[in-house]
Amino acid sequence: MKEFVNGLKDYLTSNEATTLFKAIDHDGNNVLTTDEISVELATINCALIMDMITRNKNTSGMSVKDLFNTYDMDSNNKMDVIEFSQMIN
Ligand SMILES: [Ca+2]
Ligand SMILES: [Ca+2]
Repeated sequence: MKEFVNGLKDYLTSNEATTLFKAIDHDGNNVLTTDEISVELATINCALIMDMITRNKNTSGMSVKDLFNTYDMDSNNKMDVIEFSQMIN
């Protein structure tokens, strides 16, 4: 399990934000909504990723919505790939 998490870390830090973004962007419209993120959190992989995001940024205790609002730079309630990259890098 630890190796798996470390692998994920490499994956995230190797600037694969776009790949991850597309995996979460369920309807393929190139923006993420809190609904999409919440749905994908039901899968183990994304839960781990979100856990890493919150841990790396010392934001444990923040809800997905809090995180979303923090990184939704233009406050349009949608997260584009640039905003998403900022969140995971
Ligand atoms: Ca979408
Ligand atoms: Ca936005």
